[in-house]
Amino acid sequence: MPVPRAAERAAALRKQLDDANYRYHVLDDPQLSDADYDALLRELMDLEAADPKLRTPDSPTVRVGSAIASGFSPYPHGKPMLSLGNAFDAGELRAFDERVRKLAGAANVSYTCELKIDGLAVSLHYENGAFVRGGTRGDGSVGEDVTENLRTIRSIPLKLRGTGVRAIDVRGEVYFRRSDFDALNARREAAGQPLFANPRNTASGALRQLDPRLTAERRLSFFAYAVGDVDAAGFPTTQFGLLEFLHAQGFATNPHVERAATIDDVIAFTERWDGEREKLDYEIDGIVVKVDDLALQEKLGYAGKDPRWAIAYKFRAREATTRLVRIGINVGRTGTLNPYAELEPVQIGGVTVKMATLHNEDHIRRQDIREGDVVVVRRAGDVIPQVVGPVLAERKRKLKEFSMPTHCPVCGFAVDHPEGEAMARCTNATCPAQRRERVRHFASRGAMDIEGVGDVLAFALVDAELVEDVSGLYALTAERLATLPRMGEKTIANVLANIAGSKKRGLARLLFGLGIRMVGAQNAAILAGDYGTIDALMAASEADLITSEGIGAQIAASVVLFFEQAANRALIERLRAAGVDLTAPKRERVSAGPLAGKTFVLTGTLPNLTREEASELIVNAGGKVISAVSKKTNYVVAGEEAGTKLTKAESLGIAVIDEDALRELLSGT
Ligand code: 0OX
Repeated sequence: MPVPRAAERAAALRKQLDDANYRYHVLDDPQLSDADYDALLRELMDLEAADPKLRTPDSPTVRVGSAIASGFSPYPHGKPMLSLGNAFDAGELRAFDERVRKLAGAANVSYTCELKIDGLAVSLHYENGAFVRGGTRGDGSVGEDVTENLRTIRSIPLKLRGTGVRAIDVRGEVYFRRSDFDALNARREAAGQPLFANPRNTASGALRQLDPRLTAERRLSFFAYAVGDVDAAGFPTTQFGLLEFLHAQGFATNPHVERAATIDDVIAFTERWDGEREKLDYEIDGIVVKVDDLALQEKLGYAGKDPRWAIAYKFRAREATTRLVRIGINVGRTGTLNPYAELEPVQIGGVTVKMATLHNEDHIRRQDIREGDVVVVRRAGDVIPQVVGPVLAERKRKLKEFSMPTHCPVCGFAVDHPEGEAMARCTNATCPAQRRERVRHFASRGAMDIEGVGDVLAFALVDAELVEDVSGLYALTAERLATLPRMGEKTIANVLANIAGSKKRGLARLLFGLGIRMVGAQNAAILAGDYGTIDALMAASEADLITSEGIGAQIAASVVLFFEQAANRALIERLRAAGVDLTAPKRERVSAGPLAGKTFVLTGTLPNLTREEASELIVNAGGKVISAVSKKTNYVVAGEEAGTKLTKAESLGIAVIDEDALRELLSGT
């Protein structure tokens, strides 16, 4: 076979690479492996390097990024880039539909429902089939020219596939796939660089890099959904047809678009996707509803910047950005130093968030979170809101790196941070912070469940020195309680009755309530069931303990250490003297019971049971509760606002049950 001349070979390579890109990013049907693609791309780059005359503006080699810019020039839009009015519930969608039908003078109007991609809107200009420039949305009339960065996005065609288009502005969303975002963070972690907090902000930062090679590395994606000025033959007449047209021209369009004949169908679509959005490989923040008929769109026109023919139905937010005012340290019941964030108040999904957890020192360091940063805060379900990470692009001035205090902020004792452990701890066992937290935890719902003794009263009791340790609760009298502010007779009587009632909770809850390191509700229930009395448990050696289901060497050592301390033994004696039940129904060692051998994962909020209560019931029935869903999980018990565990269970085909079904299993029916 004759060796093809360089120009012909380059043209053939370009065609092959362009097709491969199209198959991969637009048709979602790759036929060339990544390695083969890279080899062909390398060959083309070598040819172009040897003879720069071979370069073309639409060569796939431009996607790796070229010249560094010194700034972005303004990008004036022909037709303005519109914004969208919002709807937050079905009622607002119906009101939208009524307005549309009234203005249209029609009994019924059909719509196109599109997923609302959470990215950045851009406009791409094509002339005679070639991509010539593109810009960000900006204020809708003028954005920034980010042409070279847009060229690196492989789902943006460098030339159109169909004929007949003389000029067109294509609008759509630049976004990050979760998988590409995670891969980017994994590379950064390996390189010791701070991790990015969320795909949207990172996509925005990536598109505004002055060095297009950096944009190329980040691997952004694009979905087309609208057009501005168009000069083309055979243009469609509906929004649905427009998406098909764009797809035929070589653009990636979102596959989950649907036509809705009525607003009821629109509402059904929004409800379905609110539940399924976690399954997507990209984030969506709502549904965009558009009048399908383009002529009717034209007729309806705009009200200000918002089209009258479209609306965005917004899902309840899970994330927001706000300023991190201060990093505080709360000392927990086991002496752990728990960093938390004081935030400028921000609304997330209808709740004002002022505080969020920062998890631990490692999280703060890895994400490089600093006081004064604008941070991403996430609130999902009933879990404590958390600071995901800083928005680095917003860090306009030098901020001090965070360092953990070397001394306990409550008692001033030295802090110990053992190698390999997540949490730093106060080394003072009598630290007042531990006392407060221990009393609060002991009384909490999952432990001894003493109604009326919440955070406020627990702290007040310790601070007023009415209670020194948890046994002190049982020595309280009406007279002593009356010395606290806002304690009326009735409240006092209630509190005392509830404290007395808690004596009967049994060993499992007591063990959990004692706050022994690594003994959570589940381990407490296992140990209580296996030993039956606190005396038997206190007499157990590490070797005995590890024979219990799920009790490893570390947990066993922690239990032994706890009961070795004279102060802790004395505490148990005080509880015994107060009449607290230190026994549990003894369980058969070989897990018997209706749930024997079954593994459960809990997710979301159950209507009547706390997580601890549900775990206890399952363990007592011979079942096991683990935290992560895997193929070995038998049931996922899901409540309100269940998260990714539910999605994972569904994808693995694991049975998902609710609280009622769990109760049925427990009763053995
Ligand atoms: C999106 C999205 C955004 C065009 C005319 C009104 C708004 N984020 O996915 N915008 C639009 O439409 C524009 N459609 C979308 N799908």
